Amino acid sequence: MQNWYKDYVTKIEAYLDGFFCSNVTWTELYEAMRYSLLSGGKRIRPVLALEFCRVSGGTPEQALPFAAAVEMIHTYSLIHDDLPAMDNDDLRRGRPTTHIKFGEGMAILAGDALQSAAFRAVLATDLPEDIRCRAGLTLARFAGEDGMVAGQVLDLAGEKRPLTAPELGQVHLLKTSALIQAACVMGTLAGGGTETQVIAADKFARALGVAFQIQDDILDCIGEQEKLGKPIGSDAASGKTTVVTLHGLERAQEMLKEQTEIAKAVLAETFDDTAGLLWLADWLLGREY
Ligand code: GRG
Repeated sequence: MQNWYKDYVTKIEAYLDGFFCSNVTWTELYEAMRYSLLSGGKRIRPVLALEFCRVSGGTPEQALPFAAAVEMIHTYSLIHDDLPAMDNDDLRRGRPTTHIKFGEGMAILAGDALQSAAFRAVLATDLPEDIRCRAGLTLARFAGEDGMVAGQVLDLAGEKRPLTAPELGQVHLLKTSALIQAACVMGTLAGGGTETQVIAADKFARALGVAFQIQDDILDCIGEQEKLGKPIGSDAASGKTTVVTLHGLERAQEMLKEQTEIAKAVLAETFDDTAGLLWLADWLLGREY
């Protein structure tokens, strides 16, 4: 991992830590929120937000509230996704999932509170009002009923019947690309990027998100549990349609490379100084966790 990425992660984690300082009234809720929010993870989405802010002309720090907001939404989605009513997973990032540690009720509430806090983070920054407003709308659109949540609805449908290739493509765009799009677009907005740059950030993230999900499907098939921090083979066990079940491992690996190249090509046309983002796209292609 490159040093700039590690520096960004340090900044993001310090910001998240400071956002939820100890609360004497709702101690257990705070503990549950902090347990999941500050338990590691790659922090890809907030890192992308900071780097898109930088390549759009801002300082990475300018995008911290937006980056943190996206990570809060991501964390809430993981907490809820792990619940018995959804994927029913006991392990995430090598630790017991939030509902195992705090109980189902508290896990649901921690997710709910993280979602509200995300919009507080966006609205309470000192960036200009039009940027805050547009960033909030961007986050709502990509996270909500026409974005990530819709992806989860289609994903649940896929537990009852096989999905077609177009349906699976739709799941990837909604469940995975959408939040990555939010991160890249919001980072660009924080940096004062042009409309052309906002559109390019969105296009890059769409393809990168698809690549990211294809690698996720591949890792569920051939990854190592110790590195992933969660059980492997869960897709096959639940009979879920994935890129690997639909197209085979070899084709899935080709598709991963194709989507990564599409993402990288978008950058060259619109941004300067994209070495970090290009490295990141390649790093994700080979990730093992
Ligand atoms: C429950 C509303 C709701 C939505 C759930 C995001 C999601 C939708 C479910 C999580 C499970 C999953 C496989 C989602 C696809 C996106 C993805 C690969 C998430 C894992 O993201 P990473 O690898 O996680 O960035 P870390 O642990 O690094 O933060």
